Amino acid sequence: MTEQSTDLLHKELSEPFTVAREAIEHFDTYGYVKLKNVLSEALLSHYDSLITDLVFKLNKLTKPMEERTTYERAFLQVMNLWRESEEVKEFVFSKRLAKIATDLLQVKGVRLYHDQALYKESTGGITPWHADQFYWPLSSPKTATVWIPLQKTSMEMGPLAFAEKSHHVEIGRDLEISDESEALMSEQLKQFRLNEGPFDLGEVSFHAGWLFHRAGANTSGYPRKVMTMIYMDADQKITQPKNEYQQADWETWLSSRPIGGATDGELNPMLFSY
Ligand SMILES: O=C(O)CCC(=O)C(=O)O
Repeated sequence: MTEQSTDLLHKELSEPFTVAREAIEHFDTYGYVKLKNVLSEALLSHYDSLITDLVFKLNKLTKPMEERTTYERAFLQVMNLWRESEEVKEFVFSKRLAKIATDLLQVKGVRLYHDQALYKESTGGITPWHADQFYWPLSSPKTATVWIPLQKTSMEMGPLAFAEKSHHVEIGRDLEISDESEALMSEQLKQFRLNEGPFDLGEVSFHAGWLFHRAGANTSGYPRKVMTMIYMDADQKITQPKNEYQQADWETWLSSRPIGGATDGELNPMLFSY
């Protein structure tokens, strides 16, 4: 890659994306939004190879599919890649993406909670219904995850699916990702409309921390490669962990910073602010 083309990618990562009023309203009302043409093919292809190399270098889940739990069959999960590579850090710290999160959450700025690559292998299973904020010891629902497929994602690959408006109701908020969450929430979520469409190349989604989402199994024969970043309102406070997962998250992603205090440790950089 020439210096000139690297410069172009850096420019794209920082260039503002105009978030339409309808997109903000959609996120507010339905708890997610899908946006097309956010990232170019050239940019996705460049970071795909860097992220994929890191996933295979750092992945520790090597047991055969038939010996795995439902969670383990869902994807290879590698977190905080920004700490492993200066180049991947440029992607994770993208101002273009962090500004979209800031606009959708209607806040003054956002910090990074953590990033994670989620690779659904070519024979990977379903991602059960769940809401992410069950795992996070954070004071407000002002959180959003950007889900970035690194390839065009057909229905056979298991694109992310959303139960529209499910972030407005307090059901299933004590469920970890499991067969139980899939069974219980498949029943409960019948009252909500689902958005389960494919993703074009360059299309990304943002979903709120309390929105229920899932993904189908990958039956395509190809890996479904996805990079995600979790953003939080820069004014979030840390709350007392309510379960063992929140305790682990507090220690791992929030550096065990004081309960009741700001999420401003060195692992949680400010990625965009007005
Ligand atoms: O990629 C998946 O299958 C699930 C993604 C997810 O649950 C998330 O990004 O919050």
